[in-house]
Amino acid sequence: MSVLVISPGRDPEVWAKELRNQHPGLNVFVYPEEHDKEEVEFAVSWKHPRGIYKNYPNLKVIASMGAGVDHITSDPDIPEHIKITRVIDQDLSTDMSAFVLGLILDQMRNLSLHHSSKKWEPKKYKRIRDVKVGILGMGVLGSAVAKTLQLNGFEVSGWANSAREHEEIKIYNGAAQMEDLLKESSFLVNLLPLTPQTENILNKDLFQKLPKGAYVINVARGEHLNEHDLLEMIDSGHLSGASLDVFRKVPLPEEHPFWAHPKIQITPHIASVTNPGSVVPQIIKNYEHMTEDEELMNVVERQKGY
Ligand code: NDP
Ligand code: OXD
Repeated sequence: MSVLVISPGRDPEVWAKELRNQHPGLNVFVYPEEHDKEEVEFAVSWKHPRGIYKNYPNLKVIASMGAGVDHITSDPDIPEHIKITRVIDQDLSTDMSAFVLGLILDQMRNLSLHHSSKKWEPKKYKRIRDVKVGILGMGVLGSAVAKTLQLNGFEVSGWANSAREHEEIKIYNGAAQMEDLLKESSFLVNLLPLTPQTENILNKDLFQKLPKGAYVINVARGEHLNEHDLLEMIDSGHLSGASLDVFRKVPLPEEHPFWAHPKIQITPHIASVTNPGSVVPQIIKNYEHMTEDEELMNVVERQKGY
């Protein structure tokens, strides 16, 4: 019985080393090295080559290296009986919360703007009481961000699939209530998973429902965003700008108009980066649960796609 680490572009050797250190005796293959496919029952995965898993007849579990699983669920060749798990990790939540808080403060206080202008030109800034933050996606990360913002004095609301009561943070749900969230959000943070229902959700129709001057932060997936609509809404003056950490095509091509746009801030998918040392224990636990036929943790609902 073996574990396969398959993560082109996400340093598979670091993961393999952590797995071996934390579970001595575990047989770990690192893709694309030569290995016996029949041996593999458990895969630790990030952006695997499409269709590859159908060649593993005894595969039972695919563990995402990150919180998101769209890189797995979007592959139509993964048999239904295979369980998909994801990562839930305090470091991921804390890092995401710090990142979003930092971006909002930077915008409110014009920090990057002053720095890049190299001019002594004091600008009017926003106070915390002037700002309302709307968060699309109130799961593990959205809720963590919301709590951090609330602790720092921000008024925060969220949007999720399911209705919830007695939350400290107002949560809207479903298409019918989205407009209520949007109309009061001077900052909009996207932390939805990528599914057929959420793809292209950040589009002109949505942006128009935000108040004039709203600022958009996309830290979820590039495919959530209609790039053309974003540019149009910033250039028309309806949106004041955007911070984007995720893109349809990565690395973002040099000639992409986002790079040169003065009102778009770009980061290379670093909002919250999985720390292998911190998440390998939960992956090993799931491997052991699999071998002992016990329930797995952090299982993705294949039907829902997250
Ligand atoms: P969760 O699965 O915990 O939460 C997803 C949230 O989205 C839930 O609140 C869910 O609602 C809501 N949701 C899903 N579909 C819909 C829909 N159609 N309409 C309304 N609400 C919906 O995910 P995480 O918080 O762990 O992660 C969110 C995403 O963040 C990941 O999928 C990934 O893409 C991205 N990410 C980005 C990183 C980065 O560095 N940029 C790092 C890590 C993750 P409900 O609660 O009702 O089910
Ligand atoms: C993740 C990510 O999903 O890095 O964890 O985006």
